[in-house]
Amino acid sequence: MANYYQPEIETASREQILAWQNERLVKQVQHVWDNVPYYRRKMEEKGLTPDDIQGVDDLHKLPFLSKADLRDAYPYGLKGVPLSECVRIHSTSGTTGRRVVAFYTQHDIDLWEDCCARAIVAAGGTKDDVVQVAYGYGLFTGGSGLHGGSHRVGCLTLPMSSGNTERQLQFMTDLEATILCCTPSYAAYLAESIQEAGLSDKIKLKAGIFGAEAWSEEMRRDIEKGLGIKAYDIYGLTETSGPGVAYECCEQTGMHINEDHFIAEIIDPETGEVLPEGSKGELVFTAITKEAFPLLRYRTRDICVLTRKPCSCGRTHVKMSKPMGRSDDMLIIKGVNVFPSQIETVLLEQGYPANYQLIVDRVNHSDTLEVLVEMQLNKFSDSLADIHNEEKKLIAALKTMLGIYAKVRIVSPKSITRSEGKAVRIIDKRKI
Ligand code: DLL
Repeated sequence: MANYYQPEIETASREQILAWQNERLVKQVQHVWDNVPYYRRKMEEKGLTPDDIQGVDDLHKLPFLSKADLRDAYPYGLKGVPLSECVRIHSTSGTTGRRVVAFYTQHDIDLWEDCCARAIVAAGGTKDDVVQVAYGYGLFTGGSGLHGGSHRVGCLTLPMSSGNTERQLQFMTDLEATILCCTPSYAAYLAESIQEAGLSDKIKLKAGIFGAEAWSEEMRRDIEKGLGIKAYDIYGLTETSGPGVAYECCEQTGMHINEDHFIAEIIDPETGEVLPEGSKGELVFTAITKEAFPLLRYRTRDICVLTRKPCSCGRTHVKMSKPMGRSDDMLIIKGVNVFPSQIETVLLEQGYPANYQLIVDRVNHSDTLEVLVEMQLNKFSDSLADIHNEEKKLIAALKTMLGIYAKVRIVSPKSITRSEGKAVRIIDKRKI
């Protein structure tokens, strides 16, 4: 058994996990009160002092933090230790407003890398593995996080970063990589490139650890088939360190949240009310061991469900479902809520690739949705009538899934830009 499977933690009883959480939460609230004036003010506004928080049962009393707070407090306002204690920053890839900058002490980095190591072990990784890290390195957390986790497990780590697909394939084949870490959209692109280059029989991959963006079960099946691997999901966000907050085990039915470091809640995104287990809502995290960026009740905007059903892998930590999209990714088209992941499901079910683009516009005061998808070679036809028929089939399937009409345009193969990191699928012209 690899050294980063930590059964005493990962299979601890519910009582034990709660005991850790109670103790660490109380300590963390005091730390924040003493060192983060921005949050102390928020507590004071609610008439709270650290004494009001005696354990997890009191968590609901604490104020939320949101991305808007992070932007308000930019850059140093939520930092919990002096700069001299910080050893690194990472930052979000956000395209609007101010970037979010997260700080790390060495201890924070150590714990984060432990979490990523757990994810690698859960995907079957041992020190005999060759891990190709094709997430971006730099301000993005994906590369550094999985890199650190891979080191901890003792794997041979290939710090590829994203992009340069030809070089990725060369190292993957020459060094016989066994575990691939990248975004699911880049994994799909790599699978496509491997097939085109006729390299399938030179690939030694057994597993992939894919996250940082929403991906459907259908996309998982496509990637697993294309690369001949088992594909595991991994979740996290810059604000909570990065990848490794939650990760999948062999059961592949949701991701175990590292509850010794994070307390997860599901809330109603409209009212902020805490919802019971099994409800779908917005995921909120309280980091109970982080020093430099100790966020309490941080609203992720990711919509998912938590479950404590026993898992066949033996791990006891609560599981989160795949995020069903971010509340801010959700499109409202003609008053109907549409998640890109629903469209992806339909396209893949109909035998199309996960490479698609959504163009949303407003014409004569009415919203329009157009879905661009690439022609598949096995469906290729010179007859315009055949293509129209295919488009009609997709329109009908999308109508059933979404309840609204979406125009479909089948475009030439390879005409939609491939993604090497997080895919950009939505062009919302209403916002331009
Ligand atoms: O994406 C951290 C990460 C890197 C996670 C590598 C997994 C692997 P951010 O750039 O701050 O951090 O983006 C965080 O990405 O709130 C989700 O909306 C989305 N996200 C992350 N993982 C998943 C996933 C990294 N497995 C935001 N499924 C989060 C769906 C995901 N969405």
